[in-house]
Amino acid sequence: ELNFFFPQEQTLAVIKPDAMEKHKDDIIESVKNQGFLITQMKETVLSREMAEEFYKEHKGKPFFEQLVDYMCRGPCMMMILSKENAVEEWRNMMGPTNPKEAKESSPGSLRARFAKDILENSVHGPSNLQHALEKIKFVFDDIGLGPNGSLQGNDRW
Ligand code: RTP
Ligand code: MG
Repeated sequence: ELNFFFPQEQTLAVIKPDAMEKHKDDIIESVKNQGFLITQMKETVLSREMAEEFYKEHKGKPFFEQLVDYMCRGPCMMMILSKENAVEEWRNMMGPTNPKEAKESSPGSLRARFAKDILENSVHGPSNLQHALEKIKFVFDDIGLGPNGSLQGNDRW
């Protein structure tokens, strides 16, 4: 039972197009230094439709169209992170949405270090475990996820 080897929580981490240009390596290094295991990683250019679906919770908000334009304008790095309490820890590591706030409240966070503004803020992380599992499934749809999000039998494992 593969679950035995991967007992830890999983979340999706995305390096957004703005940060791919200059900060990809620094972000990946920080993620590893924080003790996350990167169990899958792929570079993807989202289509418009995928970006809309990815952020469907924000449909109708004033920034939605800009957000979709931004997310599909270049490659993103998609990563599955594994660690105890991964969802919350990754959110903490990212810092607040707005880098102005991040610089004040959590200067070591990725958004304090790398985000340009409240829209182009370098990284994404799902805010709860259910969203994390949905988004992993959406982005890595060729990997089967078990009921508790454990990775199931797959040739690559
Ligand atoms: P994310 O989902 O990307 O991890 O970011 P988040 O939870 O911190 O923030 P959320 O409210 O979910 O917003 C999703 C993304 O939309 C863009 N945004 N722009 N211009 C604005 O006021 C605004 N507000 C949000 C950001 O790219 C944000 O990360
Ligand atoms: Mg969010």
